[in-house]
Amino acid sequence: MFYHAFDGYMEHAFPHDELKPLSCEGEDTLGGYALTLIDSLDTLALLGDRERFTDSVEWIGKNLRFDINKTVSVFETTIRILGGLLSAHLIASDYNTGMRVPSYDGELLDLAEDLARRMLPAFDTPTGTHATGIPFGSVNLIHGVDENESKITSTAGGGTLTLEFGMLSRLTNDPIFEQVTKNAVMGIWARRSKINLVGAHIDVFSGEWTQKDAGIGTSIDSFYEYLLKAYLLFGDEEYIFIFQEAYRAAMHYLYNDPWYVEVNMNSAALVWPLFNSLQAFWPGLQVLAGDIEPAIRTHAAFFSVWKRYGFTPEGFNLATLSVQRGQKSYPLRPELIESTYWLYKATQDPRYLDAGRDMLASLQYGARCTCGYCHISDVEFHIQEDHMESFFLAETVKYLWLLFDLGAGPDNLIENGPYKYIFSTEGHLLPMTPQISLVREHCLYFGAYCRSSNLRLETNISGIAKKPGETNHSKTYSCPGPTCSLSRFTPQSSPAISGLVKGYCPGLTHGQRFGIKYAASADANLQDKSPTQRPADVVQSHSLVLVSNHNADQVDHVKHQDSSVEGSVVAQGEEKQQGKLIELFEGR
Ligand code: DMJ
Repeated sequence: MFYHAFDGYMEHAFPHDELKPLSCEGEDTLGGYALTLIDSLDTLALLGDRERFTDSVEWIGKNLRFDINKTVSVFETTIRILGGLLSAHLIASDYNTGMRVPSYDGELLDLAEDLARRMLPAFDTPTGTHATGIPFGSVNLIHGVDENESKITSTAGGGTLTLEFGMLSRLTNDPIFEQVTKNAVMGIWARRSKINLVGAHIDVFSGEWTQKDAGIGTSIDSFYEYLLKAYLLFGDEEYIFIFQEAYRAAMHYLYNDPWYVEVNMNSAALVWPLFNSLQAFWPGLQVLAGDIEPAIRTHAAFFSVWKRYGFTPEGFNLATLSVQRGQKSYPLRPELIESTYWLYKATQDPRYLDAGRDMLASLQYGARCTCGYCHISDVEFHIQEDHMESFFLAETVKYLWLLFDLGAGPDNLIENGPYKYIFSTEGHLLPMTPQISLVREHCLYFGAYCRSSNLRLETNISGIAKKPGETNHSKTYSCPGPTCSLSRFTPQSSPAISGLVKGYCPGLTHGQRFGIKYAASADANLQDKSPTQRPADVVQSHSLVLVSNHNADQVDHVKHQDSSVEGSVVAQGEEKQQGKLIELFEGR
């Protein structure tokens, strides 16, 4: 499947963005820069296709440029292009992956950084928790935000950027990317309703919700996904705290076992009794969150829709149990297959291999066409349409392959490679290397190691079209010596941090390293109380970490203490403490 579609694209469409698989031509749908090739890179690596992976990485390094006068979607460009470049960079530059490209010298990372800087002007809005806000939906890669650009964006569009931008910060040592995307998430979350739901569309200037339907599918889906995954990848506990609240509210107000509905974000009144195909990622997310029982039931319900039509329509009406008018298409989406993979991985129940085989058969018999795979414009009549989205190769085929490869015995980069991987919402492989998962901690310690010494990072978020010094929005982050200090990552952006540890400390959880834990499961009674009746953040305990020797690489002593002594520091035992007691206890 992969090679029929990939070779079809390379032969008939490359370097255009996407393949028209019936007419065997190319089309530019995002920026005109070989989108499908970039989106396919890590699938090539996963399949072990060294030759095509190497050729592709080399071609992109030599030929791709982003100084083009195109206005592009910030969300799509981030998840497809930025994510594709970053995952391929991390594979091509690392011997441990078995796919290192000998000639590779960081070209993809440079391109990713250039692209991300060109998108920074989109964040120049007043709706964040700090100086930047929820981004515009689109940005011009040369001129910044167009004068007439819409101020309305979707929740998913503004809140699904943290993984790719956060990775970039950790790879470049420039915190700006991580900060602007976190500000955007915080800006959205700050405008949640009293019952912890978010709407679908928001005005990035006024912060008003312009579409107040809350759900887990269209326009919102990956907002939830990135809350959990940003925590898993970066260990930033603010994200898990928000995820827990958001997830609890979704299960309380949107879950109608086994389906999910859309409700008004304020009143929880039912708006749409509709299954939409983007919702099908949710059981997979629930596996990651450890909530498998409801995931199994929901997956079975969603799969029954697939079985009925041979594909999932974009919308299926739960009241009439029929395809929603105007939502009859299946554009080769991956979500149900993605959840099938996760549930098989969690349960090893062969029913998920059967489901995968059914879906594969539908694609082979219903969607395979002359030069690739075709969108289905009507799932009832299986009418093929002349378009193939790049995510077919980035996600749909990748998750199918992972499912069956796991069934055959786990022997691939994901299942037994050198790192644990988080999948981006576009299915890109984001490895949990120490540099990515822990570098932020390093930069928080006194005496922390920073890759570039004597860093002085001057980042200008809207300076793409301006000369240095001309912008109103330049930001300076300084790191005055050969070491980084707290100033690089402002404490305000990480209120959960209360204790800091020097070194990698692989034996400690993030909770122990950061010295705080949030209640993992809600008191059931809390759900029925109004937000004002609920306690603020429920702190179970604090950890206190003492580092005895400023220069030592090990943690000498770890003590836990009850939250009743919050705000105080107790150095217990070990008179041998010679060096510094690192005491950074903000208290909450
Ligand atoms: C992909 O681009 C991503 O999975 C995104 O999160 C949702 N839409 C498509 C796949 O359906």
